[in-house]
Amino acid sequence: METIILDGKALAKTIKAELREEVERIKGNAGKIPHLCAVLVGDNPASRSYVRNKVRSCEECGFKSTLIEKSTQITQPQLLKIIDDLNRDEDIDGFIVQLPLPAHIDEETITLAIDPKKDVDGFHPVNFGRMALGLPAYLPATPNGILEILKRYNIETSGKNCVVIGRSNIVGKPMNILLGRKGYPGNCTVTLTHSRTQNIKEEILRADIIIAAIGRANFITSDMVKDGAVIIDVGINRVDDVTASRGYRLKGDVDYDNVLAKASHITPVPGGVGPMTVASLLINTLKASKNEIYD
Ligand code: L34
Repeated sequence: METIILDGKALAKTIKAELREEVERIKGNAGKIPHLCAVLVGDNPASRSYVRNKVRSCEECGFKSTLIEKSTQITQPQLLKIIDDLNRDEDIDGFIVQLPLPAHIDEETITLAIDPKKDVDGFHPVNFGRMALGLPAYLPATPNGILEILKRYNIETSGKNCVVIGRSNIVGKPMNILLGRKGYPGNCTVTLTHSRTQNIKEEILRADIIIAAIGRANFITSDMVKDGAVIIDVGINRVDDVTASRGYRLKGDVDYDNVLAKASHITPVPGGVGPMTVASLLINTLKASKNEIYD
C-alpha cells in the first residue's frame, strides 16, 4: 500500500483560509477582530523563525498581531510587567511568551503570570487542568494540531495502541491525555515513553500510532516501526548541512527515508506538525476573541 503523506502545510493553509473567511464575516458584522500578541525574548534563531511564522499567519488570516521583542538581558520583573500589561490590555485577545526563555528567567513563574483567559498556548495550569478533565480549555497548539491532522485525514484512533515518545509539558504529556480521552480523535490505549523506558524499541513496535517528540534527529528507525503504523513526527532538529543555503537542514525525530515504506501515514519535517502548531494557535486566538472558552 502507498504511504499517505500527512501534509500539515496544506492543511494549515486550508484552516487559515477558513479562519480568514470567519474574520471577514466578523468584520462585516463590526465584531471584534482577533488580536494575538507574541513576546519573543533573546535571539534564538529557531524561536525567531517560529514567531515570524505566527505573525505572518495572523496577517494571512486578517488577524491583528503585535510582536514584542526583548533582549536576553531583560529581567524577570521586567518581563512580568509586560505580561501584566498584556493581561489588562482590552484589545489583546490572547498572547504567548515564546519558549525557551533565557536561563535566568523561570518559565513556570512566567506561565503562571498569564491570565488563563488569554493563555492561547494552553500552558497555564488552569488550562492544562481543564483539558485533562475534558472541560472547555485552550488546547496546547502542537497537540491540537496533531488532533486536527488525525481528524482531517479520517485516521481511526479508537482502540488503537498509541505510543508517545517524550514527556514534555507542551507535547508528550498533553498528547497522552488527549488521545486517551473518550471521543474522536481519542479512545486510544496510550503508552507514554521517555528516557527511562526499558525496551523502548519493543514498546514502539506495538504502536499503531507513533507520536515522536524526543528532540533527537532520526531517533525512530525502521526496525522500531510496525508495518502500517501511523507516524506523527513532532521533532524539528537543525542538522548541519554545508550544501544547504542556510547551513543546516531540518530533520524530524523519525528516520523518514527508511521508515517511509513501513508507514501507512507519516508527517514530513518540515511541512508536517510545525505549520499545524501555528494554525492551532490562530484557532485558539479566534476562540479567545469570541469568548468561547471563558466569558
Ligand atoms: N510559548 N513556545 C510557546 N508556544 C509554542 O507553541 C511553542 N512552540 C514550540 C517551541 N516553543 C513554543 C512553537 O511555536 C515549537 N513551535 C513551533 C512553531 C512553528 C514551527 C515549528 C515549531 C514551524 O513553523 N515549523 C516549520 C519550519 C520552520 C523553520 O523553517 O524553522 C515546519 O514546516 O515544520
